[in-house]
Amino acid sequence: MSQAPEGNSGDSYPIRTLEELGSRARDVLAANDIGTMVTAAPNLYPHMWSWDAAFVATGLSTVSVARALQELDYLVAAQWKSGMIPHIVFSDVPGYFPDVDRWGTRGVAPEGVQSSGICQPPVHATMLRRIVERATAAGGEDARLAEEFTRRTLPHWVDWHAWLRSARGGDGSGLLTIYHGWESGMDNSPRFDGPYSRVQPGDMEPFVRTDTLKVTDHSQRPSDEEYGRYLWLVQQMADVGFDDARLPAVMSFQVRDVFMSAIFAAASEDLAVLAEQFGLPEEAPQLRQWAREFRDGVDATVDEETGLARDRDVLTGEWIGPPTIAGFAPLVSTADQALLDRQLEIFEGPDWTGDPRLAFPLPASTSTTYEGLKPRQYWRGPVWPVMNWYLAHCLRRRGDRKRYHQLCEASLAQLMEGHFGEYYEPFTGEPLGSMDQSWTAAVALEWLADPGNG
Ligand code: 9WN
Repeated sequence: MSQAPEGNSGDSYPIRTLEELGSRARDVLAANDIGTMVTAAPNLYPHMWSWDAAFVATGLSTVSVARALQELDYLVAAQWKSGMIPHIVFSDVPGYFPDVDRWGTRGVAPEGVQSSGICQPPVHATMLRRIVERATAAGGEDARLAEEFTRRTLPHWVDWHAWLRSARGGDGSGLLTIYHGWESGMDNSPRFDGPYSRVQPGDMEPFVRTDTLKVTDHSQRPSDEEYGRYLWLVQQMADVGFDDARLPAVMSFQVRDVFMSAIFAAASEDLAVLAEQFGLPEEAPQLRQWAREFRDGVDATVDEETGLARDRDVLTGEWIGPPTIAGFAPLVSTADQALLDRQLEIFEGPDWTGDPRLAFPLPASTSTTYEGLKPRQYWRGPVWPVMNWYLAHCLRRRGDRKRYHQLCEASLAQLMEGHFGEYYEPFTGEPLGSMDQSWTAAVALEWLADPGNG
C-alpha cells in the first residue's frame, strides 16, 4: 500500500518493530479513552459497544488491570432490569446514527442510562476470565482488584446469561434468536440476506446516515437499502416498548444465530469457572447445563455436505446457506473431536485460510471462493482482526498453541501496516472502514502479550 488511508498522517507507516506496534496500540486506546469509556473508534463510533468493550478490556488488561475492569464496570452499570446488556452505551459525543433518541429507549432503559435496545454476542465472561487469569498471575494489587470486581459483578453476568437463555434461547433448540442483524455483530453478513429480503420497511421517520460521512468510500459500508431495513427493525421494537415477550409476535427479522450461540456456550462454561472460584458455586451447575445445551444446539446445525454450522430463519424455518465465518461456530464450542478435526481441515483449506491468493493466511468474514464475496465490504468479505484473535483464543483454550501461534504470526504481520483498521481487504491487506479501531488495537496487545510460542 503506497498511500495512507484518509484521516491519517501517513508519515510513519508501516511500523518497523513489535515494540513500536505495542506502543502505537497503547496510544490508540489512550486516545480513544474519553474517561468514562474507551470509545469503539475515534470518529465513526464515539460510544461503547458491548462486545467491543469486552475485547477492549482484555487488551487494556495488558497495560492496566484497573482500567480494564473500569471498562467492564461501565458496561455492566448499563444493564437493563431484565438482565439484558445493551449493544450500545452512548457517550455524550454526538455524530453517530441511530442515536439514543432514534432508539426510543428513554424510560425503558434504567434511569440515567443512555442505550440502544438490543444486545450483542456475550463474549464478556470469556474475556473476564482471561483478565482474571492475567491478574492472578501478576498477583498483588492486580489480583486483589480482579477478585473484588469478579465477586461484586458475578450476579450481573449470571443475570445476563439467564436473560439470554430465557428471552432468546428458551425454545429448546439450543440456539439464541436475534431480532436484528446488529445483534450478531456481523451486521450485513450474507448470512442475513435471506431474512432481510423479507423485511419490508413501512412508514417511518426519514433519517440521515452519519457513517457514510465518515467512511467516504461507501462501498465499504452497508447500502442505504440495508439501512432502511435496520431502522425499520428498530422501529418495530420501539413500537412494543422493547418488551421481550412481544418481540416474537411483531419482529419481521428472527434468526437463530449459530455463532452467538457458540459464544454463549463457551462463555457459560467460563462463567461457571468464575462462579466456582469467586463465591457463587451454586450457579455453576445451571451455567454448565446451558453450556452443554447450546454446544449441542450448535453441533446440530452442521451441514453434512459443507461441514459448516448454519443459522436458521425462524420465520420460514429455512437453514441459511452462505459460507461465512459464522460457519466455524463449533471451533468455539464443540466437544466433538471428529467435528473439530473436520472444521479445522476446512478452516485451513483452499476456501479459507489456505487460499493462496490471500495477503495473509487469516479467515475472511465470507469464504474467499463464495460467488457473493465482496472483499471490501464490511462483513461480506474483509478480514476482521478481532475475529482472528477470538478464534485463536478458543483454539488455545483447547491446548492448540501451534495454530494459535500461526494465527498470531499472520495477524501481527497484517497489523504491522500500522492503521489498526476495523477490517482488511483479504487479498491486498489494505485497512478499511474505521482507522484506529479500539478492538483492533486491543487484540494487537493480546497477541504481543502472548505470541503463543513460549
Ligand atoms: C452497529 C462497533 C460495532 C461492532 C459491530 C460492527 C459495527 C455498528 C455499525 O461496529 O456495527 O452496531 O454502526 O455499523 O459491525 O460488530 O460492534 O465497533
